[in-house]
Order: sequence, then C-alpha cells, then structure tokens
Amino acid sequence: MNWLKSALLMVDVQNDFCPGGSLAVPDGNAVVEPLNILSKRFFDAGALVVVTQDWHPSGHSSFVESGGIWPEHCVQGTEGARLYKELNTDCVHFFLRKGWRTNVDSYSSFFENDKITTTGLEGFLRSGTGIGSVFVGGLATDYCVLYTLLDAVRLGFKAFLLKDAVRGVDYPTGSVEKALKRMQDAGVQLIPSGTLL
Ligand code: VGL
Ligand code: ZN
Repeated sequence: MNWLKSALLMVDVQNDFCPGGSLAVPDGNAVVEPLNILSKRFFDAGALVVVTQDWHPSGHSSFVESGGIWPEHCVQGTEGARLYKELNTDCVHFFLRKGWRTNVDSYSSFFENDKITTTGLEGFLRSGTGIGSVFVGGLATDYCVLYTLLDAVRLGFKAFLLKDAVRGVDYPTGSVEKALKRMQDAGVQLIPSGTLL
C-alpha cells in the first residue's frame, strides 16, 4: 500500500441521508465511526482525504416536485445539507460540493450525470504526488458511492469499496445488491476498512 498515492473519499455523509433526514438511508450514520478512524489513519500516513456533499439548489431537477424521483434533500445552506455533526473533518484536505446545477444531477463525485462536466476531483487527485488508488465510503452505496467508484475505475484509478463504511438506500428494492455486483464486475475491490489499519 503506497499511502502517498492513496485517497480516501467520504461521500455525502449529510444530515438528510442520516436517520431523521428527508432521504434517510437506513443506519446511515453507522458509516461515521469507521470513517472517523480511517480519515485520521489516511491523514497521518500522508494520504489525501476528500469529503463530498450533495448540494442542490431548491427546485432541483432530481426532486419529485420538479419531475425527479427523490424527495427534496440537501438543499444548499439548509441543516439537511450540512455534514453529519459527528463526522470528524479535521483530517480533510479537500471539500467538494456537487449537484449544484439545477438541471443536471451528479451522483458521481467525478462527473455530473451528463458524463462530461467534471467536478474537479480528478484534477485534484492527479495533482501533487498523483493518486493511484481511491478508497470510498459514505452514502449511498447504490447511488453516489456506486457512480463514484465506476468513474474511478473508468479514469484508471485502483478503486476500493469500504464495505463496512457504506450504507445504501435500496430504492428500488434490490438496488444495493445490484450495485455491489456492478462494482465487482467493473473491477472495484470490496474490502473491510480494518485491512487498512
Ligand atoms: C444520493 C440520491 C440522490 C446519494 C444523492 O448521495 O447517494 N442519492 N442524491
Ligand atoms: Zn441528490
């Protein structure tokens, strides 16, 4: 493991995706404990740590009221869009907000759903020492975590899903299982976070 060429991505650990939020992921806050341990581990070892936030304008095209499939969530500047308070961000190098264009969603942390518009994350990872491996935890397994990892593989990174540090919405039912299979088929390695400690 070359820590200097590794990055930890902590995806969308926000109030709206945690218990009590408007798009709550079952047991969503369970990702916080392993991520807090990992972010310190990565930081201390000289690796990079990235946090992402879903960051939608009100009336975003993904919301039911606008013809999308999701309840209103992670609206810019609201309590629901804030990072879950127990997530420790002391070790974070790079904060990334995505999904802020009204008419295009951004499940992936690398590209908006048009597959063309970049979020800037790839450029950040390729700067400096040049990251080769990306380790992903957070929410939700079957959406933002899935598309982030598929893009990571497509961009040529070694890509790892931290099994105990993700939770899924599982909407529609079965989508978590499908996502895990898609990731494995694409070459994502599924690992327990304990193997990095
Ligand atoms: C997400 C649904 C809608 C996610 C974001 O972070 O996985 N899911 N917006
Ligand atoms: Zn969203």
